[in-house]
Amino acid sequence: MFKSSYLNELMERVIARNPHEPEFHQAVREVLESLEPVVEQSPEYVTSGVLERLVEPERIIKFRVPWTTDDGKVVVNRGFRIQFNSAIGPYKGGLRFHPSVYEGIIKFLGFEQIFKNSLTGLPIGGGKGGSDFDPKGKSDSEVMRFCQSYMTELFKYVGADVDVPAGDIGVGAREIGYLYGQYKRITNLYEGVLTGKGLTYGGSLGRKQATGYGLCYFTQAMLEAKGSSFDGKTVVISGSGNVAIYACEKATTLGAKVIAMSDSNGYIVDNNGIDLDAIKEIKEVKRQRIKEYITTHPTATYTEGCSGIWTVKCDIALPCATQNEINEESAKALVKNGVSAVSEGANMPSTPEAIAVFREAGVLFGPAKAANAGGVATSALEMTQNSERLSWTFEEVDAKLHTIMINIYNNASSAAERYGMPGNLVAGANIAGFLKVADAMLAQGVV
Ligand code: NDP
Ligand code: 2IT
Repeated sequence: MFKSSYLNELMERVIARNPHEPEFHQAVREVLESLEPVVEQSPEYVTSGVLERLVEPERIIKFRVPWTTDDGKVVVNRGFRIQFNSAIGPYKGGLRFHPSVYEGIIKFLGFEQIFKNSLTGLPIGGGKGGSDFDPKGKSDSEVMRFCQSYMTELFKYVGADVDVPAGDIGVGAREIGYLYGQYKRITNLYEGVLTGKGLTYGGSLGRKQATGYGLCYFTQAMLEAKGSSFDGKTVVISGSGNVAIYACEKATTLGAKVIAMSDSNGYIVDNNGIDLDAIKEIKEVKRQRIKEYITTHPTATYTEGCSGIWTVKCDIALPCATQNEINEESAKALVKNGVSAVSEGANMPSTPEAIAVFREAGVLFGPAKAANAGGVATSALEMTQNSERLSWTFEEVDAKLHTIMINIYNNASSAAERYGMPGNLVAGANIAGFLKVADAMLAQGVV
């Protein structure tokens, strides 16, 4: 329940208009809660309908994706692209290929992306897409045929100045390559329509590392503000995909010891510190399961099931797998074991109940929109390099990413203070992200 009857009615309308989409409701509710003091002080956001317009996507594209398996069977998946908000730039956001994808997941991710992209300080609007296709266990040719079919429909709606997709769960360098090849073939355009591209055809150095590195830069800024750092800390990271791997790499460089990682089947604990080369070989090269790790690291342990990872004692937890992976019970286990900071690499990995547990326990909490914005920020840097037809060095990109993450921390932190909620980075990130988009919407009239 909100104090404001206007916000209560708006939330009810969102639920009624988007039934059976709990993840989207969760994402909207959290943002509206943060905005309560803002709309109190600035009623023009209500009278101009900015909030009503923000919670309704500008465009939803939904399409059939037929493709053929290696043994000749026809399979039909569903494709989505939600172009949520273009007030401050072309739609920008990843594509997720995972069997759990449906319209509500893409809507929640697209909605979050609006505020995240605004926080980067770069001119990018919010969008997201994907499919219920599962790349796991498929051959490269099957993945290629799927991607070609997906792009054969999507190309009508995207473009370097229109909408620029990228990776997310299940979409990495391989998928981006196939999608790009098909876009170029159909349109005859060599343009930056996707980010996360390979380095030989317009990709940016540092994009692969950006979300994980950025997460650590953000977390470092949050720790430093409390006189702490990664140095000497133990870290638990869920997931073992793109975000998790490069969060592990940077946390280790900053002096921490990462002792646990996971995939959707289970988790490994290695008290000697995770051997990241072994993880990269298993996940990036061989596309195997994380339990393979213990065959070459006999002192490490493997446990089936994902949620148990949050019972591993650590100083810092970095959830980098998926939404709602930390519930109230997991949050309590982390707090009981003395966690001092939780910072979100995944999108919305903590349930509202979990966030409340962290807040009550005084745990430093870095919300996803702010903490994982380094990936999309570096995608925007890739777009800039594509536009100017130049490539920057890794060091240039990494330095810009570092500065962006520190700015995001400072902006979220000062917005929280300005609205009377010092230290509440959830509220601060939502407010700071909102204000820029809302002011652009006000200036552009009712569109
Ligand atoms: P990847 O596909 O590279 O890796 C995903 C990892 O999370 C895998 O280890 C996967 O395990 C695990 N995982 C996925 N779904 C589930 C699930 N339902 N339950 C348990 N584990 C699961 O994806 P990314 O690393 O790119 O994305 C991870 C998270 O980070 C997502 O929330 C994404 O939205 C977010 N993110 C990604 C960005 C990027 O630049 N890539 C930017 C900002 C946020 P398994 O292999 O077993 O499926
Ligand atoms: O959630 C995200 O920010 C991403 N998956 C990255 C999006 C992008 O356009 O790089």
